[in-house]
Amino acid sequence: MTFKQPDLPFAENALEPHVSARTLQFHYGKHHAGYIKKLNGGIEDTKYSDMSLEEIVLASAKSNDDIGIFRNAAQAWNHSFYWHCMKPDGGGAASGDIAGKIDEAFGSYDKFRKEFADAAKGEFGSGWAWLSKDKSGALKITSADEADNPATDGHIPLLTCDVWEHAYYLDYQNRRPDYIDAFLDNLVNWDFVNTMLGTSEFKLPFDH
Ligand code: MN3
Repeated sequence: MTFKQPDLPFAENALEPHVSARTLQFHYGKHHAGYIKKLNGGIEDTKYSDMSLEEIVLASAKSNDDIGIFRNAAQAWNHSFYWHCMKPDGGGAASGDIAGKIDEAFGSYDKFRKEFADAAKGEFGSGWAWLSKDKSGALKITSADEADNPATDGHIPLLTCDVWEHAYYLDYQNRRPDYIDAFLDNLVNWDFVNTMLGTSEFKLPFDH
């Protein structure tokens, strides 16, 4: 199987001024495209060549020998997921079913917002902040280094924020907290988070 990069779910300039077209030209056009290209090269003629992207992420996650495949597969997945976690005029308090789940798990949207922002701001180096649901359906906020994805711990990812420098450096330079605030207050696509909340398997809900 050869993986093809899914289209962005919005125009390249649609998230301005919070994430610029120039950032997306590099982040989507070079970084994300590069992970998929390297993944396709890496899995050729291996046991991974007939697997879905999710199967590759899970099967390579615990294998030291296949760390390169895991990194490219997880980064391919994480970015395809991340684009859908954002939309123009998004962000702010949660809506739909996830709103009640957030109140139940964290006490209020404001408490959730602070915990998620702290996880994203506090991630040392390159990584991701995640909201996911565990096997019992309980919501969890975690941060993860490099390419890691909570699905490797059996969770279903619901929302992610990319905090690798390439996600924000052109727009915010070293001001990662400003990018995270813009993500939470202006970009989060709660409709997509609700779609993920309704799923019971680790799988992107679109062609990928
Ligand atoms: Mn990235």
